[in-house]
Amino acid sequence: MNLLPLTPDGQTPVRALTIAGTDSGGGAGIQADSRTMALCGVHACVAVAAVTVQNTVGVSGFHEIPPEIVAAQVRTVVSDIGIGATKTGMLASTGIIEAVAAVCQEVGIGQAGEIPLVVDPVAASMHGDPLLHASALDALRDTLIPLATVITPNLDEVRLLTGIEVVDDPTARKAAVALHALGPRWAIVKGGHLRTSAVSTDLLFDGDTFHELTAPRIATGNDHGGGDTLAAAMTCALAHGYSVPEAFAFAKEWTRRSLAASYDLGAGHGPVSPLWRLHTDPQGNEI
Ligand code: PXL
Repeated sequence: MNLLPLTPDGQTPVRALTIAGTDSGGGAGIQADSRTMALCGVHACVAVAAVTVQNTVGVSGFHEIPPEIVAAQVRTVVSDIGIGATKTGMLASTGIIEAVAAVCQEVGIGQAGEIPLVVDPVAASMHGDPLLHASALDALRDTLIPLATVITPNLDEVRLLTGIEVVDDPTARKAAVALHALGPRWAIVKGGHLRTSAVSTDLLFDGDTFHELTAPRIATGNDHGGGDTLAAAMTCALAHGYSVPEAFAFAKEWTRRSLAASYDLGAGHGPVSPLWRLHTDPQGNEI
């Protein structure tokens, strides 16, 4: 894999924005996004939507940032710093989702504007703890997903959004069509959580053609932040001008290597780690 080009020291790199929740345990959410963005050579701007109280065992609570403050973070960053691509993660509530959708339209983020938008429709932590009020699903479906350049749900989120239980290739295709009908430019059905398979197959659909990517599954319980890392790496590649299929291929390999570099932490699930990037040349070879 060729890694994204690094900007020489002292020059301004490409910028990306994540609108998401913080993870006090440092594994997922904004912490995972910023880490991957930094190691992709991209300057990470952050709009905090919620503060979670969590460690490796679970999420014991969260505090929501007022919707107008979330939107104001986005507006103030885009107007000054200039953003190549944006990602959303945990948005917690209907009010925050609606405010984010409105500000995205205002500042040109998403399909109607110039700035690609990756919507990772985060609903729950890997421990099963809720990160989105159940009543906010409609807002996600009706206001934010239609703006997305690409959506990246995991299989639980696919079920919540479409009612379809993905168990094999035909149901994955059916789900991709149903997700695409919600309005994103591209829908991705990630097969990573289909643990009955020895490989991890992901499906990309643009309303016309299916693209399938398959890679060997990496068996690890330390996969906290894996979905965030994938969506963040994709956001970086889109900020560099990659197409969605190219950005996804880059992000899948980035995430595979980050899963392979994951480590034990605390008593629960350790984080995926993009720190392998510190030991590689720009072609991704060990140095
Ligand atoms: O991995 C999804 C995710 C996103 N954002 C935050 C999280 C998690 C999972 O725990 O805590 C803040």
